[in-house]
Amino acid sequence: MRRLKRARERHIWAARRLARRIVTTSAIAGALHLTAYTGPARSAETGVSDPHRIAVAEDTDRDLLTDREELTLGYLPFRADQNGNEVADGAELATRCARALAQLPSLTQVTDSGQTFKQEMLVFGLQTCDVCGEAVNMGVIRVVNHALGLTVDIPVIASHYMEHGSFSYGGQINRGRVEVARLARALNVRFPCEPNEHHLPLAHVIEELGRIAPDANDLDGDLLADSEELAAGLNLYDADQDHNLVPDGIQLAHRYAEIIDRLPTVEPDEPQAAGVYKVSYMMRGLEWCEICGQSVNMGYWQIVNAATGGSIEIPEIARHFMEHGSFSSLGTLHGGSRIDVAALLETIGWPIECGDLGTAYPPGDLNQDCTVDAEDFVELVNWWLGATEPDSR
Ligand SMILES: [Ca+2]
Ligand SMILES: [Ca+2]
Ligand SMILES: [Ca+2]
Ligand SMILES: [Ca+2]
Ligand SMILES: [Zn+2]
Ligand SMILES: [Zn+2]
Repeated sequence: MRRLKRARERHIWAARRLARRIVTTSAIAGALHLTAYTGPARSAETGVSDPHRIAVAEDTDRDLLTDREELTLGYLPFRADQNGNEVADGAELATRCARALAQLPSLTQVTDSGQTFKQEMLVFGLQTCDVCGEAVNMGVIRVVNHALGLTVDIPVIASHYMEHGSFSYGGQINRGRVEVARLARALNVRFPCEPNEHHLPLAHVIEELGRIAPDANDLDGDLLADSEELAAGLNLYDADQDHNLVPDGIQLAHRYAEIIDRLPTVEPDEPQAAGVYKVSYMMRGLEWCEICGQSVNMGYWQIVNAATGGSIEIPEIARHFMEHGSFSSLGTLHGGSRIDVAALLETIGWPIECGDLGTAYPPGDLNQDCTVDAEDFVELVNWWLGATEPDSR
């Protein structure tokens, strides 16, 4: 089953690669006609799919976050779809914040005093949504983050709009805009990506074993320990070095799981191959993931770099966690462990496809989609307009 799934994934990957190559070829052809290009920027869908998504002023890339909000959040004001999923980033952040708000415990459900909670201060009265006519309470939801000393009030009507992907809201009584950066801070939401239970915190401790990660210091909160970032030559202070709105630790784990999947597989008794390959030490037996309960082979992969002579062992359970974006793993047989990230990177090498963390974009590729084409020209014009209009910032 797993093999079937992998074969399918490999197929999808090959198809994507082919598509990318086709795009590159047509882009070269397109670049010759730059001046004749008059079409609009294909900047994702800019949030028009749901009528709740109200356009905001001073939003250069029209992703439903104002330029100022983007700068405060650490987003890029000239790119509407930084994570490349064809959903405007502001709409995504709004729905993500709405979910975080819905999942927040109330004061009575709080188990430790440092936990962020919400107080639903409902009143006797309803107002209807301008867009869909739904009746919601006229009250507010208060978010209290004691650790940061932050309190943010969100009208219930605003949370209704956030569920639909908009921080701007309009009802019979309340209309306006949520204080985006303040709310995101209070909810501890910086990126639109959904959390996953497999993303074990670096401070995760197992009795007798102690801490899984080499240290629990993670200044930027990207799930790479400071010591790992130093060893790998990454930036301790930047959770998202390639601006794709995915924390770099999660992203690297995903990416290396894909790369390991695609490495040629060699059986232990086969003659040694060249380049980087993986030797299968799968065994007759299973272990289970402590998070999702999935069973995986209890064996491991040995990743070998024939050129450097380096190698590293990756248990199948660890590969399962990497697929879910974590270098830490918890299995019924291997217990808690964490991959030596620097050693993994050294054995396999940095990913070298354009757009990978740590790789450079071609000169002129302003929207960082790995092709230099008419869209970059549009980007340049947008940037120029934004930079020269005295009112915009
Ligand atoms: Ca924007
Ligand atoms: Ca997006
Ligand atoms: Ca870090
Ligand atoms: Ca990233
Ligand atoms: Zn509505
Ligand atoms: Zn799992």
